[in-house]
Amino acid sequence: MAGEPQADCLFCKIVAGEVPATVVRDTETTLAFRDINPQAPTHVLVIPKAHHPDAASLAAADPAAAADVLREAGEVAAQEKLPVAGGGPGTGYRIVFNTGAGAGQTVFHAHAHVLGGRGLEWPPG
Ligand code: DGP
Repeated sequence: MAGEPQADCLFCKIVAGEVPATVVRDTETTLAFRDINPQAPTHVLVIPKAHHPDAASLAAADPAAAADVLREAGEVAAQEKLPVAGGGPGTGYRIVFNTGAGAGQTVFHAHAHVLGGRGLEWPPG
C-alpha cells in the first residue's frame, strides 16, 4: 500500500534507524540527512518518512507530505547557511528530484537533493 515501509528500501531502513545516517533535521513526516557521496559542500537528502517511489508519486498520493519535503529543503538551506542573496558563484542552491533510472535515480524512495556551497552549472549533466 502507498506509504507503507518497504523491507528492501534503503531509505525506509534509515527512517527505521536500521541503517545509520548523519541526520540534520527530523520532523513528524520528513527526515533530512547528509548524502553518503556528497557532490557539493552541502549535499543533504530530504525524504518523506512514508515510502513513495519518487517525487511525482509522493505528490499524487500525499500532497501535504510533498509540501513538507519542499519546505524542509528550504529549512535545510537556511540551517546550512546557504546564501541566496548576491547572485554570485556559490550563492543560491539547488533542489533536485532525480526521477527514473534514466535520469540518475538510484534509490526508489522519494528524496530531494539539496545542493549548495559551490557554483552550480546549468544545464546539469
Ligand atoms: P539518487 O541517485 O537521486 O537516487 O540519489 C540517491 C542518493 O543516495 C545518492 O546521492 C547517494 C545516496 N546514498 C546512497 N546510499 C546511501 C546511504 O546508505 N546513506 C546515505 N546517507 N546516502 C546514501
